[in-house]
Amino acid sequence: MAVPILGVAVFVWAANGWYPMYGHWLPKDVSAHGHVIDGLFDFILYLTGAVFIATGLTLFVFLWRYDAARNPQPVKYSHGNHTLEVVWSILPAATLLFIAIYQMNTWAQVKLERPPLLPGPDRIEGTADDSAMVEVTGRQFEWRIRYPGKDQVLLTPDDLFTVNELHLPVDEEVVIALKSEDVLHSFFLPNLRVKQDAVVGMKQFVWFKPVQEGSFDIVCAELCGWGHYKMKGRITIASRTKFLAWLDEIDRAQNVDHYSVESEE
Ligand SMILES: [Cu+2]
Repeated sequence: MAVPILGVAVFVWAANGWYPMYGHWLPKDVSAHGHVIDGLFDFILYLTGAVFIATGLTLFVFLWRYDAARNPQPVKYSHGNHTLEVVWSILPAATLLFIAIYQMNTWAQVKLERPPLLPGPDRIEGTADDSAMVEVTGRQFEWRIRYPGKDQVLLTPDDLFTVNELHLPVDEEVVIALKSEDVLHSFFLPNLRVKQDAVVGMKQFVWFKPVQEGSFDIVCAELCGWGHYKMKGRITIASRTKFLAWLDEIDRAQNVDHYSVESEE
């Protein structure tokens, strides 16, 4: 009995962020949609938590009530109870069905409506080559990131490249095109409540809106090989001005060759 009580206590302690367990619950949410996911998470947690506590208490009551010292007469075996069987089959089934229906709203709010893509190299909106504002490719063991260059069009020769360093403007809808070069990876932004598998041969879109500036983790959430643990990056969310200044810096760094350095001197 002590173990479940301790378990529940620790979880209530951490969930409320009481001293000294501050920061051991969900990471800080800096996305516009995060509270919807956290709400669903909390709802399911409290529901299953209540069931866990109720079944734990019931078990304890039965152990205590029917222990050998209190019940000297021999045990009688029964062939079961039809009504009981029906009740404890229907109750969990109904609960699961309820969760399945209840979560559809969250899914619809977060995953169904993708913000528009940018026109691709053909410069025409709505064609198959349309792309996201940035492309992220997982590979053993890093995240390769590709931005459109000066022409504002992705997948053209002036594109900019970084590794494990994603910068995005704050308060804007962001669409990321996600790919994998080798095996299954999972693009995980804990602070933005985004997690999406990167699958070889597929291009998937991930979208969200960061609402707070700062620097946060990019993690791979799929065991993808011996160097899985190394597959971490940083996402920096800043004002559009700062974001553009950073892109400019990448552009300059990438397009310097020794000829242009010589001519500058
Ligand atoms: Cu990985």
